[in-house]
Amino acid sequence: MLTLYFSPGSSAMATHIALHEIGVPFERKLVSLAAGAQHAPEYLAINPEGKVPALVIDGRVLTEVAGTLYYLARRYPEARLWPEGGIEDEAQAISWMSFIASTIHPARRAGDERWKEVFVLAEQRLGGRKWTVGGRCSIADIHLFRLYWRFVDTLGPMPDAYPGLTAHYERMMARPAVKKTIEVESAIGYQLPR
Ligand SMILES: N[C@@H](CCC(=O)N[C@@H](CS)C(=O)NCC(=O)O)C(=O)O
Repeated sequence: MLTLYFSPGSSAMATHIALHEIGVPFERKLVSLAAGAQHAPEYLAINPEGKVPALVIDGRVLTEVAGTLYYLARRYPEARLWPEGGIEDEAQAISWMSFIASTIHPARRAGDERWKEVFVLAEQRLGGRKWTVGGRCSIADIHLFRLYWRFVDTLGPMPDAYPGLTAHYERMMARPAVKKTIEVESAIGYQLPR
């Protein structure tokens, strides 16, 4: 049994999208960041860091977006979310997800200028390609999309500054799994800090 602890629009959105891409049954548990539920003892017992996502797999806890995405992609290979081009493509996916988690994600709190700057780096890195790695959507694209979605949601679209990321965003927005995730999460309501 898979249980996703999430809050709408948060980092957990990436794991939520991957679960919809795969189409596996799972249970959702809302951890309202707006209500401070991430600091409640019941949630700290699951993730002592007080962050979402947490994915509970038959009672075992897995945290960190990249870890949850990797688990889902490898456990459900039929969804083809893990690059198939060999060791170098796999390393590229890890490289993207490390860059996203360690450089893009923390930039939001460093202010809008830094946030815009890291997406210039992401734009260069994407280099006009359709997908981050290889010829199809992978977990690295889901991870990238969630951060760029957050950027667009906060600062508005900037197609002139980020043409590649904008095209990638639109490609991702057209995916049924992304639509479904946004539908479920927006029905609860985004309650994110700016
Ligand atoms: N490195 C973590 C970051 C997770 C994270 O920062 N989650 C945020 C939401 S986007 C959170 O739960 N924040 C709650 C808090 O800081 O109180 C990951 O990749 O999963």
